[in-house]
Amino acid sequence: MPKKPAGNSLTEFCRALKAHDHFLLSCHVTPEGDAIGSILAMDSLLRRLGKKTMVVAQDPFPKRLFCLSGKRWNRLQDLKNPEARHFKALLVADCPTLERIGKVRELVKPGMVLFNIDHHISNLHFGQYNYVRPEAAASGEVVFDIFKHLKMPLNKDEARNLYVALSTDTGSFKYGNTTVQSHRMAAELINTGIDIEGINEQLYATYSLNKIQLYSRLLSRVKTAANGQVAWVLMKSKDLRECGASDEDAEGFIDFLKYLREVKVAFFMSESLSQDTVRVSFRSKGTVDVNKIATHFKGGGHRKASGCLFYTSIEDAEAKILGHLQKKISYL
Ligand SMILES: [Mn+2]
Repeated sequence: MPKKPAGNSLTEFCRALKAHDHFLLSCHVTPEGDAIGSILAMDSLLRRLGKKTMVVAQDPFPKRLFCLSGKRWNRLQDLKNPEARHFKALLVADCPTLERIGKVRELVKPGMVLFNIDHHISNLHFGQYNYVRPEAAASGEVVFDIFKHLKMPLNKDEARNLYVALSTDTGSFKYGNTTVQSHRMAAELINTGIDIEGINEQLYATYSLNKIQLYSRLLSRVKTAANGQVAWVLMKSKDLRECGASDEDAEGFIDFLKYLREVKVAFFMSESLSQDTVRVSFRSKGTVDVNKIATHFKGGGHRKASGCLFYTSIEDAEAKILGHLQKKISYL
């Protein structure tokens, strides 16, 4: 693998931010709490610094994040404003590679300055300026560093965005990536007066009946191998259709697979509506590095959570993954 260029110090990164005036901001496709919270907090920070900004993403603002404001969220396809094509800088958060922003890449022009904020160990430092901290639990923690360095006290909106970023990427402060620093950061965010009970209820305890019915169907179909150390579920596009559920409703389902006592690797496969691509999420409980598994299939992520995409039928993708697991993970 080619050696990636070194990242920037926080001081260098912040100096470069201050030196530019017009920023497009974007994050990965199928954005979740960390990507969205990080981008919205950076958008607010840059505007407070007097910069002109615009948030552009390939995919819509997820309904389940209704505790955050999607007002500033623009979808690339809805962008009437030709102004977006004249921005001189693009700030990307929570993306190990630039490919992850999907179609927003069409706004990247020669000479554009790329700012890259992330916490993925696999980050390729694709920007002119890269502030990447793999030990941070969330990109939101990295954004929090920038607020601190610039001595910008957080307002409630920014705190809410960063709380959602941190809480979702640490599984409500339960995952092994949660550090003393994550808790200190949470304490400061709570100090701004945000409604923690309300946010948590909206994030984790507000299900539609359709979602419950989808979960019941998926739970009845859990497959296991290697004495229960591997567990997985296939979700067909018709499951969503028949339950009146959306892709978003299936997010988080993979946690149930992790709750199985013996499980070491869990994966969740979801077929696209057109049935020609399959999205796979991996989770590890214990020592298996699922970033390596996803990387083998040209995806990526973290040691304990990763994902990849297949351009085949869901059954083919399943066979490929099981074949790979059998070869690579000797103790399964
Ligand atoms: Mn993240």
